[in-house]
Amino acid sequence: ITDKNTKHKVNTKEAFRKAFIKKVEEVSGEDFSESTTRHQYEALAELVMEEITAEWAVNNSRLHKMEEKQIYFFSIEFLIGRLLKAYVNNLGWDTMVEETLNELGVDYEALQSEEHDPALGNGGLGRLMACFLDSTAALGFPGHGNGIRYKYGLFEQKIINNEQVEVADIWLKNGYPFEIVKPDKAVVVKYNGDVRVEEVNGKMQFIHENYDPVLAVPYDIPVKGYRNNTVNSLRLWSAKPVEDFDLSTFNQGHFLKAMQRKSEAESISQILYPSDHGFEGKLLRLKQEYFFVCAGLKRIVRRYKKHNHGSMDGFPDKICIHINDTHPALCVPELMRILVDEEGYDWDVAWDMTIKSISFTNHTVLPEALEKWPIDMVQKLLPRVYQIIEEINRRFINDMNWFYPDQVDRNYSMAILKDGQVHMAHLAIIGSHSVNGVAELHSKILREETFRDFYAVFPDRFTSVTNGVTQRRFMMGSNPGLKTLLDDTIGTDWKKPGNMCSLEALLPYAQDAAFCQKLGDIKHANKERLAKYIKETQGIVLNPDSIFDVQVKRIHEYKRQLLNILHVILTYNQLRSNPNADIVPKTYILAGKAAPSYVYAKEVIRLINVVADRVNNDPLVKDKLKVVFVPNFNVSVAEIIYPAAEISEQISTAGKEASGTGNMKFMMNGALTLGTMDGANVEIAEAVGMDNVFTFGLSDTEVYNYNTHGGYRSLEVYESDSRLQEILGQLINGFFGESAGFQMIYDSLLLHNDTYFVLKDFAPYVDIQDIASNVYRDQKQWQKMSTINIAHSGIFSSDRSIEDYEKRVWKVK
Ligand code: DL6
Repeated sequence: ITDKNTKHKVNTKEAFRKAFIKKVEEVSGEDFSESTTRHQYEALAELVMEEITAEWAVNNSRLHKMEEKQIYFFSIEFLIGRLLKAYVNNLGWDTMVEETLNELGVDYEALQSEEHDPALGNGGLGRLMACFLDSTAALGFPGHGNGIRYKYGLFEQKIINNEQVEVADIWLKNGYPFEIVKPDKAVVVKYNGDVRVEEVNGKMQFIHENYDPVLAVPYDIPVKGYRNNTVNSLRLWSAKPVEDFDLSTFNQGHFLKAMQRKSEAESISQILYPSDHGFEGKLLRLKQEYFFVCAGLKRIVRRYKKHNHGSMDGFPDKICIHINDTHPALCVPELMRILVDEEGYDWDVAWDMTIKSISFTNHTVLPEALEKWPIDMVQKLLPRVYQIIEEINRRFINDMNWFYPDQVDRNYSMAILKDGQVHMAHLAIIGSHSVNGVAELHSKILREETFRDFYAVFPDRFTSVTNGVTQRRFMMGSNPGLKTLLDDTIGTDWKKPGNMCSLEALLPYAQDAAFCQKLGDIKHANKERLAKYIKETQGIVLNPDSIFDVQVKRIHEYKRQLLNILHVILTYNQLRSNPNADIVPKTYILAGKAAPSYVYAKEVIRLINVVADRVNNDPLVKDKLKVVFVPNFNVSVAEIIYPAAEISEQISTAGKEASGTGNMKFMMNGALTLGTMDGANVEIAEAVGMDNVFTFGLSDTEVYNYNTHGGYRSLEVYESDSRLQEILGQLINGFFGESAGFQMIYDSLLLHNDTYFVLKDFAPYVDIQDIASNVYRDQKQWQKMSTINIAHSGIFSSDRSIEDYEKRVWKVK
């Protein structure tokens, strides 16, 4: 019944029931009654894949014909999360599957938990790509991902003795049912070697020889559009040795060499670098960057030429290469290499084609995250690509000096090659027709600070596209109660891709007592679900009648989990001195991973856990205060947390968080933002009005002024606030136990003048927390604010982001 060649669809309950039972028996080799949850998961995954691959084949042939312009997202991370449920929903099978499984006595939730959540990204940047793929397909655009199939994704985080311990994430150990390997489409990537120059027919030829070849093998994952016919692809490349070594032909010496070559090649796609904001400059990472760039472009070019009678003419009219941050910036010289060396275009023509094909999104302004590779490393590893970078740089600086002869210093500051380094952001800006930030404030900072000089030269190149998240996963999928309430209240049109802004029809219901009551009940049920999860996994009992105040994201100084936990300590101190204080009971939920080498961030995790231990075990605080650190934050855990949150903590130092996307996921689930005016928080506040968010703290301009002109002394703040004196004292005086001192954190705040303005923002943060708690006492008011937030969350759908990219950058239509 699911034969892909006959295109029969499993589109009735009865057909699905039969097909499912049959498939379970096939995969288990047992009678259905004997099957395990694992068998059931594998069977459903296979049925889903059979259905999708039939449509995929049709889409791929459409793609081969190049009828439409294709978008390719080049990204070193794709944090896709579990796919089974998303496929089921996008196929429109959800009711059919849920009902049938229920009738068969199969636990659908347990079945879904069999899927290992692939952690092929660190956080926001990789998850954004996954949301964009979902929206691109939902809107029916041909858009595909191109990245790396890491053997080990981001580590699994365990908390042992209050500390983060990293464990390898072996996501492929039971196989992965949603990928199709295509060995026939493998390509060779060349590293190291020499470049020989030869004159052929009066033209210089650059011949790369003596190189180390590595095979890039593609694994394709279908990206199914929401209830439409579009199935795009996420192509992830795996590295293999070119000649897989053959035991019988090697003597001992060759054997070892062959083994070494094999492991060197495979190391390229072995592991995802676990740092999201620090640039490490490791050779292996540079190899990774070139690996997926080279392999991805090769296939795109091959396909294009096949369709275009062997010619690359017109390439930019049919292909958009969108580079997600600077990790794929080598697309610029690599495309030039293909056009000039392989296709024989003149430099200027090739340059014009390259710029027209490539667009670039920046995701950070943190200086420590801006990639700069040592010149000699690039030169050795990628000799021909480096020559091309040199030439791009030479021409760019020449042009600048010609147009702006009086600005030699500024011109040099924009160079790609300077101070012995290759500046990847400069390469990306110079080689793209579009450069964008990911929220209005972030784009403004790019224009006015980070890339000010480039903006002066290329004002038309700069644009802004505010991030978005897919409501299909982060609300409709993870919060079915809310989805149904919205359907029942305003009809179902809001669920159509690109139509989420019609949720504004909800606004009148902000005053409707019955609606608000239902909204509150749904939130309560979601809180109970999260409490159950935490009880089962951590043994901690939560009070679902307390406010659930949540901060979940990577642990980083600028995100200021420290500010949050200092405030928790304050509340604890207040309760210790007055256990009967009239405070609104509150549960603080935090989660997030720290890069393994980021010692300070790991100290913050330890502090959170030490405080949680102390607070949760103190009978004095009763049910009034709880603190939980949920280990191993990933997409699946996130899907349980967002729907249960009431306060969304977005408290980064203003000007540091490019956008944030958690803020959007919380908002569409009805949580109220408590945050600084940073990243997309600014736009959330604009959308809902200042009365419906809790904002506090320094503005980005104030932070900028302190940073450029000085004038901040954290010690002064400390000396004038007795609460801070007590709390910071507790960090180092053994209050949390003899072995639980936090000197590093203490020193950062007082000795090193508190780089992220934690102390400066402490008092306003405490005030806004108090205000939020007081509002919570008035449940009618709270639910009203929550409704207004949901009603305005449509613009934070990634459907809107993709439509903006389409209009401002790609112009597919
Ligand atoms: O744009 C997605 C996401 C933003 O929402 C976050 O604000 C930003 O911190 C994050 N950036 C990175 C930077 N990685 N690098 N390089 O993850 O991007």
